[in-house]
Amino acid sequence: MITILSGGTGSVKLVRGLASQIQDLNVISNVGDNYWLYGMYLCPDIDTIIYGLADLLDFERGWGIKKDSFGFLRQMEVFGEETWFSIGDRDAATHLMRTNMLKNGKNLSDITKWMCEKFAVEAKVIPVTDNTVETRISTNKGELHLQEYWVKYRGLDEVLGIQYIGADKARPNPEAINAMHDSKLVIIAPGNPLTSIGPMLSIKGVRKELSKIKKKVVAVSPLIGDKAISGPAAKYMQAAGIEVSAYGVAKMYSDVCSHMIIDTKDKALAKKIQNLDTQVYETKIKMINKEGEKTLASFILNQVHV
Ligand code: FO1
Repeated sequence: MITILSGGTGSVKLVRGLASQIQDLNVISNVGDNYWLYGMYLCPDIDTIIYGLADLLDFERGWGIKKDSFGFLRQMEVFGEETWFSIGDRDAATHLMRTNMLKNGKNLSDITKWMCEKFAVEAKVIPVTDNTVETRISTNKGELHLQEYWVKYRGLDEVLGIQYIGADKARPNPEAINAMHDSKLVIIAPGNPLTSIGPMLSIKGVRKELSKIKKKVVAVSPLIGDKAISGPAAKYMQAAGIEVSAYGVAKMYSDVCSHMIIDTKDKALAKKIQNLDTQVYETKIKMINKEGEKTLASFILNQVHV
């Protein structure tokens, strides 16, 4: 059994690579970017993983369902609603079903299980918590929800701080804790360390469990040089005063992992990372197609000995 802690767009390729090779895969998903819109509860990272595994994800955008139509959104525009968040028609059905099930008293874990069944996804997708943890970005405009900062205002404002609201009270999902405990290898996906992985690690019980089992935890760097492979990780790291490099990421994770995969282009950082008591593996970490997803997944499964 293998477990991966995953965000959305930056993580899903590795999740797919692993799923193509192992049967017993648990994917613990971030919930920090979940968002209420038009009375619907959106869980972008959970949906990205499910769509990715169901081969429905629009890989060019990195979110939503490929070839989806946008009639619902156009009609919301006619009604005078803001339409900065592009919800496709089929995607809207996912949000609507989830919201109705929440209103009928189901929790996010059970709803996610049901979704996986409906999309014929065999991996177990486990929300890191059933409680609310919300990633908020402090800017000169005030404190914004991550989706407002990144999508509505296009990530242009200076980042003054990042908060995980609710993390102090959130209970880790017992299924997530058991999955990590029982797995022979736990992988931290190459997601954004502050907005995809950070919200999960901000839940005390999750960080505590990972630090207990850190000998079998491997992280994959989301950066090559000082650039994120995708998304705004570099901007958030800089704002948080963290060195924008694979070393900076290794330092953030040094209490929860003891193995790290970095890109061959970053081999000069290996010694510094090893000094954090972290074993370093170098390979090409950018996954440009399905072959690339499989290659990185096999590298991890075959080369990382815990
Ligand atoms: N990201 C965008 O940049 N623009 C969008 O309009 C947008 C819509 C969207 C709809 C459903 C969904 O699941 C994700 C969506 N995303 C969109 C991605 C999302 O904002 C973030 O990239 C993730 O939350 C970060 O993992």
